[in-house]
Amino acid sequence: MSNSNGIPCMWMRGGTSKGGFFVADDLPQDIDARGRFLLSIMGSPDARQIDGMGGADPLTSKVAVVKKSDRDGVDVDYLFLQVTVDQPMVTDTQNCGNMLAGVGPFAIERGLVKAKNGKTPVTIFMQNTGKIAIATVETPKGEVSYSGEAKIDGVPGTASPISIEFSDIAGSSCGALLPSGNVVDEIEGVAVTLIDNGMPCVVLKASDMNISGTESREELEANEELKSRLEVIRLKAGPMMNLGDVAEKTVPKMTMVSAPQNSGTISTRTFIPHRCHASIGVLGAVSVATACLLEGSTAHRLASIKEGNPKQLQIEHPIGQTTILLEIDNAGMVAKASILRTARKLFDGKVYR
Ligand code: NQM
Repeated sequence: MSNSNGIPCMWMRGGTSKGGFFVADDLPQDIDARGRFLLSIMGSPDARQIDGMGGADPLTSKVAVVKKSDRDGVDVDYLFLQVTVDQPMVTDTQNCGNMLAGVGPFAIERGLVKAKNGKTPVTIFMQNTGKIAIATVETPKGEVSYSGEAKIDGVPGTASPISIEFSDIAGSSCGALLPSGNVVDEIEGVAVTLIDNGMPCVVLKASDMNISGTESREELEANEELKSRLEVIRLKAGPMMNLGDVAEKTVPKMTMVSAPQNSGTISTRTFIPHRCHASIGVLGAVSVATACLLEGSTAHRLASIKEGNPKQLQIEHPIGQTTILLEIDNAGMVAKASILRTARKLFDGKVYR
């Protein structure tokens, strides 16, 4: 691999995130060398990422590494890498359900999956958590279609729908849906629900953190006292969630919940973990939605939950809502989660170190 010739790369928006998509074989195989390469192309560590492709925001400093899978019944393996904006850190300790939306179209475009005429289901093994997702991509005449009528909050305009279904994602990073064994724990005098239904999250009441839970992202990012209290709680939550020392990890996410403001299920503000999310992550939203259903959780009494199965939960966030469908089994457990996303191919070419 010659760096001077650049590396094939597609830049895509996946849901409400954006980043570089690579075929695994095109990247350096040594993990340290791969990390150095990705830091360099993103322009990290630099708060403005001025010398790279990153957008100076954790939501636009992301990488998807995709390869054909040799697992039975699986089309492709997807490894998500978060490139920290202002530190020399590339981590695989979290998954990303937004970048996941680009994996199906990318795999088809790169010939890793053969498109059908109409819709193409792509079965994806998520290497970060060892779990499976099935993304259904619109492929009229056997080609990926990006334009369409689907709308997701946080993205202007409309695009082709990509539905993503997850089964069996409880405990994906923490080993159990409720890794501490409790629906509620107390950390630093604050009631918390420690939950992992696809993404490790600490769910706590906004009112316990002295905020209303309806503030803007900017307002919350300027609240130094809130940020340092959240970090103290997060560092204590890490070992309780079987994540060990999380000082250098991007999990768990910190979601502060309050009563819904716009006829949704619950209102959220999420730190991921040091910047406030512009909206909410996909799997973060699945975990918070699941917490809403658990009697006794920090979210349950604030949540407005409608009858029906699958349950439709509208997770309100700073710029709209994310709708999560949860299918409940006979034992009352969440058996399946699904979500609608869209993706866009922005650029295809080579990226240079
Ligand atoms: O929770 C951001 C995002 C995410 C993660 C983050 C995600 C998810 O919005 O599935 O997608 O929480 O770091 O892309």
